[in-house]
Amino acid sequence: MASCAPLVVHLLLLVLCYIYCICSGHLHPLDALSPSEISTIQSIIKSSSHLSPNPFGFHYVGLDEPDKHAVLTWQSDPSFHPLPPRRAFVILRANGQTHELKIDLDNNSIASHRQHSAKSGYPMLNVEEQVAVLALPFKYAPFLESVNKRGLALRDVVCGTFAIGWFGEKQDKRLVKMQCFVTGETVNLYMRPIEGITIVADMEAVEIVEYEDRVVIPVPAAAGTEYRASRQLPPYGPRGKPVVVTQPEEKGFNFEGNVVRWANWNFHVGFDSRVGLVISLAGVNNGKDDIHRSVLYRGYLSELFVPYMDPSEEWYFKTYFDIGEYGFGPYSSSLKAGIDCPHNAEYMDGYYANGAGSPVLLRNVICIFERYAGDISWRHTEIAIPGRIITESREEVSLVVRTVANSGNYDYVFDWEFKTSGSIKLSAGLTGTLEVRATDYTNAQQMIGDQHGTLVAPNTIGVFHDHFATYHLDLDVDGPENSFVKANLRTVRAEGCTTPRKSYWTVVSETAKTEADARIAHNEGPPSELLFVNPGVKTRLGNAVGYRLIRSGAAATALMSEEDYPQKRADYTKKGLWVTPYHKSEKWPSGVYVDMSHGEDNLAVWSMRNRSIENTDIVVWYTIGVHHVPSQEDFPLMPMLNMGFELRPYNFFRAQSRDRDSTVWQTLG
Ligand SMILES: *[C@@H]1O[C@H](CO)[C@@H](O)[C@H](O)[C@H]1NC(C)=O
Ligand SMILES: *[C@@H]1O[C@H](CO)[C@@H](O)[C@H](O)[C@H]1NC(C)=O
Ligand SMILES: [Cu+2]
Repeated sequence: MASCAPLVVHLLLLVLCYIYCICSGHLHPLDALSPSEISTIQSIIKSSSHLSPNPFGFHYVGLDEPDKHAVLTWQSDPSFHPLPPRRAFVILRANGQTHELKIDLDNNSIASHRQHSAKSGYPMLNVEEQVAVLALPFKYAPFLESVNKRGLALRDVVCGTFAIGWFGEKQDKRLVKMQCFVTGETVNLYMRPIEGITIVADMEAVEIVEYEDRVVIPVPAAAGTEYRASRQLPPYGPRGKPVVVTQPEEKGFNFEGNVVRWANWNFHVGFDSRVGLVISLAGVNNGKDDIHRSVLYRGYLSELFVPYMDPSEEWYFKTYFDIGEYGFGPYSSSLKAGIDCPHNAEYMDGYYANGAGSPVLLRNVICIFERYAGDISWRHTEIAIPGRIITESREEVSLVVRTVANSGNYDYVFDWEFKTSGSIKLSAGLTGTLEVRATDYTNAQQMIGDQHGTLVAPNTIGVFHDHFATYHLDLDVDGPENSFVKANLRTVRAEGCTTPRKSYWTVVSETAKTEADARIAHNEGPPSELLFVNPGVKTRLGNAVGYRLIRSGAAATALMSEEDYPQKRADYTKKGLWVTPYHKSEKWPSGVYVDMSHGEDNLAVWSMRNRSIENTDIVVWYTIGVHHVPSQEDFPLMPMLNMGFELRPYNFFRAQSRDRDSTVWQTLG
């Protein structure tokens, strides 16, 4: 009988776990907070006697990531191990202070509560408080006079809030700037800025605290700015015939809760109000024996820094941290079937807590689809065998997870593309409209000495700026203990008389010991391979299993001087790659509180601790970036500009062959 006991216990736990999972409404420890969990959090906080948040005082409500070890233990046998404790992390503004709370969702209680005490920084602006502040100019006499003076109709004026940044001043108020635009004859309001005015509002007092109308500059004309198809006349420009991709059989992927399984891949899809899409526990199965091998514990775009290069009075502060200051969750766009994603896509919804703490549904903000774009995954032609020509090739079919975040004038398209070869390709596409400055110039020849942009239309300057997208990639290649290896390619002189060659190149590998060894600038030093290996897992051939990060052309690094304030706040953008040891609280490279921050809490500061990163759980921070010098083609809308990189297996798959009927890599054993 004794031998049966574990089985009985196992079954009992299975039943208990099943009941528990059903009752608590979630099945996976990394599932995003459900709308009912968000409502529960709202009522726990509202009924707490010692907290009275501002009317729109909820600035972040998200999953407090469970202990990683507990998640991995659970994953090793979900029917046997209990789910880790379910908690939420909440950031509130109350009584002029920022509060951090941990909410225990297993027994609906406040597990911890503390005030944020660091010197600088405020939480993300929420939608509702921005809307409240945006009503102010329309009741503010000096602004009405400014509108009048420019001969504009007030009903055509719309305003936006812009994070104010930090430029060395002492400031104890939470402020934003506002800029206004003219719509009416066109919806392309970003092409029609009202220039010359500075409006500063206090977010807590909800009042305008500073106003200046410095100079009147004509608002650029509406003509030629409209982009809606309904307002355009044929012909619509060059266009081929319609193209449709069909899947004659069923889809090749399926969902188990929020876990997606496709070909040799499986991963969890989550959604967070700060970063939007989160991919977790991505791993591949070894074909025949179906063993799960981990690749990525958690990955997401963690910050998007967009500094503009016009130092003038009304423009100098435009140095946005789109994720840390605004958050991507609320601005995730509903995707249009057949246009934003192909007809064979499946969609997922997202939820976030609004400023009042209530759950808000975002429909179809993530799409997942199999992509066949007519590409080849591998091929070979053999002509050396006399009398025969052998050609083999396979089509490239991959799985894409896509989300689109709208950040004012820009729309960003983020793709995670999983390939059967084991590669993950990450890409960020930039489109939407430029942020333009109105000007008196109507011809580029008049712009002598004005060095801040390109004249893209009459009276319209597309201002120079950068886009730096920083990914947080907690790689777990065959387990959490990994090392970062920089394999440098070195030229060696060929010695002696055994070869007529004078030189060749070889690989000299360095394993990074501490964080100081893993701050790598794009295009610095000799060519190198960036490898993430598991020193404890070797292939049969004796190579450590690994993944390599393949850099792409989008390798811009910040050009602002180091003592410039926005650069201090984003000093991590001076390097393309950082590796840190896993630390639960190090989630966002620009810090937890980015709005008006001084840069005391960011990736570069953490890295200065110079912690050990060898053969331990490490996190890779990789920044792709472009310097954007606008051109006339970016007006009135900007054609998509793509940047990206690839995580590609490196001695990860052991002995292998190509399966005849698929492109899946198979393990022979
Ligand atoms: C809730 O559960 C946690 C453990 O998960 C425990 O530490 C805490 O004391 C409990 N709180 C209440 C109010 O029961
Ligand atoms: C980082 O730590 C290593 C090992 O302790 C040491 O050799 C190195 O000088 C340190 N680097 C910096 C920049 O502190
Ligand atoms: Cu741009």
